[in-house]
Amino acid sequence: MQKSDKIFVAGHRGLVGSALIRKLKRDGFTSLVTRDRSQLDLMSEAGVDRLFAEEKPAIVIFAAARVGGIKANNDLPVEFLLENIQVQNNVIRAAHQAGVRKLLFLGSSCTYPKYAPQPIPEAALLTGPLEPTNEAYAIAKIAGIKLCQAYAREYRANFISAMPTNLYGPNDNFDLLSSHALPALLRKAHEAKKRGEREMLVWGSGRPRREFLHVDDLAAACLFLLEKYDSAEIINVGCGEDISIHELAELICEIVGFQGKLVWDATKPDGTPRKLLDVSKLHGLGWRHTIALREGIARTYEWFLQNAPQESSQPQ
Ligand code: GFB
Repeated sequence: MQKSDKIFVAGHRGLVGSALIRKLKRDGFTSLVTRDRSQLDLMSEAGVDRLFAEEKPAIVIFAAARVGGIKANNDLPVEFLLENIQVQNNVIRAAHQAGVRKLLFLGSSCTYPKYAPQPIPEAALLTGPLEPTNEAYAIAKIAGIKLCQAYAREYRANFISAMPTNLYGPNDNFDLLSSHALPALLRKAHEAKKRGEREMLVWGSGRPRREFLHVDDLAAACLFLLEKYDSAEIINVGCGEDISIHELAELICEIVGFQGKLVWDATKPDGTPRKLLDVSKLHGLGWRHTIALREGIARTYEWFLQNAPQESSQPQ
């Protein structure tokens, strides 16, 4: 890639897109194309076509998605399925039509079967039933991967797909009902400490295990793959280590300084029992993460304190 290459980051305001912009700027890329939601609705096929005709980007990074934690995924399957498929179809099709040189599609570790072998190899895709709480999102992401692979096979397009594990970092969603576990627990611990509470409510049993990658590491991996990876075969992006939700909650409480007791809400779903990616393919290419979980959470907590949303009055 040349530093002057025109790069369109779809979804640049989100957790992943904003990390990509930070990284691209830091690395000296000078021609970044972005559009706010007010300027372009990616659901509009004509609007997306217009953007590609006007800007003619050389590279596209697809980080635009309707995302959410276990509850949002479970409650809104129509929105997760429809919006994600429509937006990714618009962008991937228009990218091909406009002659984009390379496209990176971001999938998700939830595309793998609920009971995939652990750590999960790329070959596990489509080998078994999905986790019901995020089936809609996973099906949409699988459709995106398959569309990129179809463009690669039929038109020799250099459209690649990376499968990130659970992500966290600055610009995450800290809304207690729709967020993922890590930002929700950070906020809950912070608010419980501030209010001098003795207990903090955590969803589920605490037994599920998840792998967490700081989004700045993901952004670095994306640039690495854009430079070095030209295969339509999917590639996992993770840190190679997982932790139980119980351990995560304890670690977050320690970092935030909340010393109360954890109380488990068994009415909330656990989701997939374990989600740890096999990252040997990525390691084999020479990329490794650099931000340890404790350090990443501490940095995210700092960001949260600077940018804290209003105190929560929502049910937990
Ligand atoms: O991060 P999370 O919402 O999503 O939940 P998934 C992970 C685990 O943390 C579940 C528990 O077992 C939750 O029950 N948990 C504990 C909490 N306390 C909380 C809390 O306060 N909030 C939340 N949200 N969880 C998502 C998928 O699955 O992972 C998406 O639904 C996407 O599609 C994303 O793939 C990466 O890891 O279970």
